[in-house]
Amino acid sequence: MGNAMRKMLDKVFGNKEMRVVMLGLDAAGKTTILYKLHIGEILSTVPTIGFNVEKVQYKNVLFTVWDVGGQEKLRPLWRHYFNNTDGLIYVVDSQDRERVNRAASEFKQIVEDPLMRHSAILVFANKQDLKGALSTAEVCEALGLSQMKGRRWHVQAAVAIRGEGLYEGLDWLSGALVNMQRSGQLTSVTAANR
Ligand code: G3D
Ligand code: MG
Repeated sequence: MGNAMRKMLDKVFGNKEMRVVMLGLDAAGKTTILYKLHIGEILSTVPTIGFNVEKVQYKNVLFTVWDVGGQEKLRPLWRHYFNNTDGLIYVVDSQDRERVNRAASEFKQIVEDPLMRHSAILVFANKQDLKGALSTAEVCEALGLSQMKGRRWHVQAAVAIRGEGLYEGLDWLSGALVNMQRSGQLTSVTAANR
């Protein structure tokens, strides 16, 4: 799995400099995903009070991960990491029906941030192995993705603990970024190369 994933990442991300931010409520499955990718050592830091950030650098791709939905006053600090984000990965615990609205309102605020306006959006509808999990269509509906204008987004069913769906999701993300660059849409990759 580790080798296969690395080969895939090499193929899909190539040599491009890329910044990917992975967010979601606590317990959505973000850290599990990072581990399952087997792409390197996860560095965990607390740059400011109560705000834990995990980072993995794999070749030219930097993944930055943290929990959203905490204290309101921490929110402005996130924006430091939003800058130059090419890909946003938003992880949803599909079985957590009680908090899906919370996940959706956090999501909305993140994607509407001006610093995120160029990023492609991959949503992992995680924990599909659990009984009563929302389907990808239901997650899509809950997050209001269809109403979003001018954005590239995709909802991928996933079972992070088994690594299922991770390849497919990242494959979509890298393809979306390549297409955006080819069609002249600005991502931070193209912006940096100008
Ligand atoms: P977070 O980093 O987003 O906060 P974690 O979430 O990766 O720490 O995952 C939270 C819990 O959900 C973990 O369980 C983890 O094993 C579990 N989990 C993650 N992905 C899946 C999945 O696809 N299916 C199931 N059934 N569980 C999943 P623990 O018990 O270790 O807290
Ligand atoms: Mg975590």
